[in-house]
Amino acid sequence: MHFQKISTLVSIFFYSFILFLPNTSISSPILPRDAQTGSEKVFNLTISKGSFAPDGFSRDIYLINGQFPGPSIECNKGDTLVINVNNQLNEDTTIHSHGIFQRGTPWYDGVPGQTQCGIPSGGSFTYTFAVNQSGTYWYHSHSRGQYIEGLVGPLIVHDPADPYTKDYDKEITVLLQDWYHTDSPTLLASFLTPASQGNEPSPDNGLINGKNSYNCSSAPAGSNCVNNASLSQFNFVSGKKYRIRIINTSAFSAFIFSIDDHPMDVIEVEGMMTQRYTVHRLPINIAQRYSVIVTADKPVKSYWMRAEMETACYAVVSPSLNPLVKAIVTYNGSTDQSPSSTAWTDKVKNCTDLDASNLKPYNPQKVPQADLNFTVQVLFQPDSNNVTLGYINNSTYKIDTNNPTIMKVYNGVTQFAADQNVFLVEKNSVVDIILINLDTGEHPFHLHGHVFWLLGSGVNGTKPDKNKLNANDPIQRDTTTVPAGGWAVLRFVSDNPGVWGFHCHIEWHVQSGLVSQFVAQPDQIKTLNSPADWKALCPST
Ligand SMILES: *[C@@H]1O[C@H](CO)[C@@H](O)[C@H](O)[C@H]1NC(C)=O
Ligand SMILES: *[C@@H]1O[C@H](CO)[C@@H](O)[C@H](O)[C@H]1NC(C)=O
Ligand SMILES: *[C@@H]1O[C@H](CO)[C@@H](O)[C@H](O)[C@H]1NC(C)=O
Ligand SMILES: *[C@@H]1O[C@H](CO)[C@@H](O)[C@H](O)[C@H]1NC(C)=O
Ligand SMILES: *[C@@H]1O[C@H](CO)[C@@H](O)[C@H](O)[C@H]1NC(C)=O
Ligand SMILES: *[C@@H]1O[C@H](CO)[C@@H](O)[C@H](O)[C@H]1NC(C)=O
Ligand SMILES: *[C@@H]1O[C@H](CO)[C@@H](O)[C@H](O)[C@H]1NC(C)=O
Ligand SMILES: *[C@@H]1O[C@H](CO)[C@@H](O)[C@H](O)[C@H]1NC(C)=O
Ligand SMILES: *[C@@H]1O[C@H](CO)[C@@H](O)[C@H](O)[C@H]1NC(C)=O
Ligand SMILES: *[C@@H]1O[C@H](CO)[C@@H](O)[C@H](O)[C@H]1NC(C)=O
Ligand SMILES: *[C@@H]1O[C@H](CO)[C@@H](O)[C@H](O)[C@H]1NC(C)=O
Ligand SMILES: [Cu+2]
Repeated sequence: MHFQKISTLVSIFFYSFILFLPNTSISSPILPRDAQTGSEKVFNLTISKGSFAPDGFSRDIYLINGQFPGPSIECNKGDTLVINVNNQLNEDTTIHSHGIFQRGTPWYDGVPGQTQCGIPSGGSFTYTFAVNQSGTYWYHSHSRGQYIEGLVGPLIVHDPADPYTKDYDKEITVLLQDWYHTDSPTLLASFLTPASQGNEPSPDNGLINGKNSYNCSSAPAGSNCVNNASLSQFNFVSGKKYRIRIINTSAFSAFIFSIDDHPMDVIEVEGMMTQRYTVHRLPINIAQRYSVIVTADKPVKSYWMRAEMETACYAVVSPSLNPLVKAIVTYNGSTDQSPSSTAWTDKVKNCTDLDASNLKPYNPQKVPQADLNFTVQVLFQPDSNNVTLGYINNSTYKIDTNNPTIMKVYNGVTQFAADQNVFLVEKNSVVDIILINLDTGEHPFHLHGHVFWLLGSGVNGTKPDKNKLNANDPIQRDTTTVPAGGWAVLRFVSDNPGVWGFHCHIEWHVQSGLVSQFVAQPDQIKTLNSPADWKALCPST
């Protein structure tokens, strides 16, 4: 929930002195785009905690193979991904591959309480699944607050038959995220008290590919903080074209992404290829992804890449937050030390998605009629202890860590407790979700295991009108923002037996119960042969 703004944002300040360090790389892509498909791609992820200073401020964060952000997991459409997770933490963890369908492998969706028990401290677990889709995805822990503190990385599925393959020379991944200087358990504990009134903790900074600088004079006394930490740098070569995959892995903050002087052509929305649509400033909400094509046809110098945090949608803004997160794009041969470029000035509507009516699918869509619909109300209100919680149809989700929903299905359970917020879809069907947002804040909702057609959405003061929905050429995605006081109608084909989370992706809201789940074709789930090592994660069931 997002109340009135308590403190206004401080003036945007620039660091005039930038250290040039080696190129930022989210570890190296593993494969050429045209590599052979149909093979098995193995990744080892060792998860630990350690001191790290992404923006110069040192703190304990989650590391994957000693890195932050985690390594880029890449494969081709048609491959099988094998992700070996070795948990070196003192707590459970899980890995969710965001946007991947997990068709036939619902137990590998990585959601504690819904699709698995946690991987215990010191334990290992392997997620093995076929990937029959392509596009820009990410992976992250789905366990309590861990992804806020570093347990994230990109997941990219190349498609040798991608219609735009010939339209660019090179790919660049840009991971955007908000960043906190206080650990999540501390922030969560204070968020879930009456005093917070549901106002989410304000980030202290934002990062592009895990980097930014911070003015340490705002850090608490005694902090280990170094000024002028290096920014991410991206190299352009004159005349080349780049496909930039932008992934918003925020816990809370949305961004407006741009590169000074360089227009961007949107070509992909969460795995769906679109017709080219030129933008200068691209709004991207938590968990959303876009690909854009950018041409390096400007004078040889350096330019700012900007990710502006949309503080207009925060309840509280930390006075020391610099909402303008920057990285540097440098043309090969450029001699300037620091960019002097100026920002695009196009107006972008606050706190909403890129207008979907401007995005057209690359391939025509045949959208089927719906068989079923669920109206889902989103609300925040104080509970009996005066703690503001999230409600789906007036029910706060309570995680059942030791007995996840899919395990219950295997054990013959057909009735689920009210606080499980289960929506049952018995048969193969086409389902509409009519999301009604009664809250004063916007919520980026994510459906696991599927993409949905976005048939329409509206702002405060409007209501969904069956006759005005776009079932003609809507885009498909897996995360969409339902505007404050507004609505959204999503349609998906429920033909993937499993337990699929449907929740707001603001991690603070997940923790305050704004979570539901679709149990799709329980009879079919029971016919799928689940692996023994997966069952063994739940000794008490
Ligand atoms: C993953 O770890 C296994 C066992 O330690 C090792 O044999 C294998 O080479 C590793 N694979 C990769 C891709 O790092
Ligand atoms: C992969 O997806 C395509 C549609 O994109 C579908 O026609 C095909 O049957 C799928 N293959 C498998 C093995 O699921
Ligand atoms: C609930 O908490 C808020 C914020 O602390 C306070 O203003 C309000 O009086 C409390 N209401 C009740 C019923 O305790
Ligand atoms: C850092 O913050 C302090 C205190 O607000 C301010 O005086 C100083 O000018 C800032 N430094 C830079 C480089 O912005
Ligand atoms: C960064 O370095 C420059 C040059 O040394 C200095 O003027 C500036 O104050 C530093 N920024 C901060 C935030 O300390
Ligand atoms: C990332 O998502 C957050 C949360 O919705 C949003 O505030 C931010 O603007 C998004 N970033 C971008 C680049 O859109
Ligand atoms: C949008 O953001 C700008 C800059 O933060 C602010 O001035 C404006 O009032 C905001 N508009 C809305 C509708 O929140
Ligand atoms: C960068 O420029 C140098 C000098 O002009 C040239 O030798 C080099 O090949 C260029 N690098 C790339 C990647 O084009
Ligand atoms: C939802 O389903 C009911 C019952 O099948 C139907 O009467 C109603 O028109 C549907 N509503 C929408 C908005 O599709
Ligand atoms: C949620 O509440 C609305 C309004 O009372 C109701 O129409 C709808 O059926 C409920 N949804 C579910 C999935 O129970
Ligand atoms: C939930 O409760 C609110 C009042 O607290 C009410 O306005 C709303 O209709 C209820 N929704 C459902 C689905 O019961
Ligand atoms: Cu939310």
